[in-house]
Amino acid sequence: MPRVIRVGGAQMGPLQKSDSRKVAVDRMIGLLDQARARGCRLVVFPELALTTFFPRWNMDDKREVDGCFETQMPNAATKPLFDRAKEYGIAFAFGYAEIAEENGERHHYNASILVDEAGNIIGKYRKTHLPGHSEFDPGRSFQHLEKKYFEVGNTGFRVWRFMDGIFGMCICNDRRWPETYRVMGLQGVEMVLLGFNTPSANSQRADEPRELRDFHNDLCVQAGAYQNGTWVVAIAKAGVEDGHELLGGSAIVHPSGQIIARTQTSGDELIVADCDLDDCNFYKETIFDFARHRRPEHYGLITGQTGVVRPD
Ligand code: CDT
Repeated sequence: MPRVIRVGGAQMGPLQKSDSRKVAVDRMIGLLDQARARGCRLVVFPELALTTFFPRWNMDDKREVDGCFETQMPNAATKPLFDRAKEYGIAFAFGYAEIAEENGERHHYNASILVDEAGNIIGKYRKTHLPGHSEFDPGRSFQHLEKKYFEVGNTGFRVWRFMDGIFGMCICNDRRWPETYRVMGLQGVEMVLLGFNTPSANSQRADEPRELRDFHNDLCVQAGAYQNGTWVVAIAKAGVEDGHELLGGSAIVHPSGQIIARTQTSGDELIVADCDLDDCNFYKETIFDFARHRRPEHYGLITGQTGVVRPD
């Protein structure tokens, strides 16, 4: 039995700081409507889909910061999205800023969830590789304060059996780290769902060409797909948010590493691909048959040490 899933990559255009959750959710529902018309069974939305990419703002007022987060999911603002998806029988994934109550304490995470066709949240991932910095940095042309607003996620890279396949999630900067894909690869992942918000300029290197940033985006997701024999669905929030441009270039990547669907705009745009999960098998059973070819006895440094230790 072929395991083909028609997947929609729902790139979102910019959200301004002044935009309400309703603005975001209405646009997500618009994309979901398109996905239904095109026969999608699973739709992937970006990282922090409900707000502007707020880590570019240096905020000290706790209430202002917490106003960017969700304390419940679904909540009043997102329920219409859950309801519409359930009505259509479409599964979906999206990212948001989460306040979680754990052991009587409030924790702030950059999270994403996987929701099945019946509207149940079946998976949650909290971002591991938080980029940027934790305090205002006057040396940058704009801020990237993820380390100020979020704690390192405590979920690790899990996978979920779902729709006759094995699915995983990661978020934005995670896609640049080979460990992200390999940990999921070792659990047999067949499709990685990921959202991103990537500035089109480097705040610490003004002359870095936009083409290079696009190239690095593709390089990471294509290598992650190929080296683990998995589909990767990498979906952006794009366009100019409050004067700051984000990359588009959302893509659906085949286990061969080839991009088979790609957005053309920096606005709300749906890309669609029929993804056969069995296309993973050839790679997993030949060049990347981990059981036959991996040599973990030589990989100890990867988990035993964090930074570089050079020889004397
Ligand atoms: N959202 C996110 O993780 N963005 C990062 C920007 C890194 S530059 C500080 C990314 O890897 O695309």
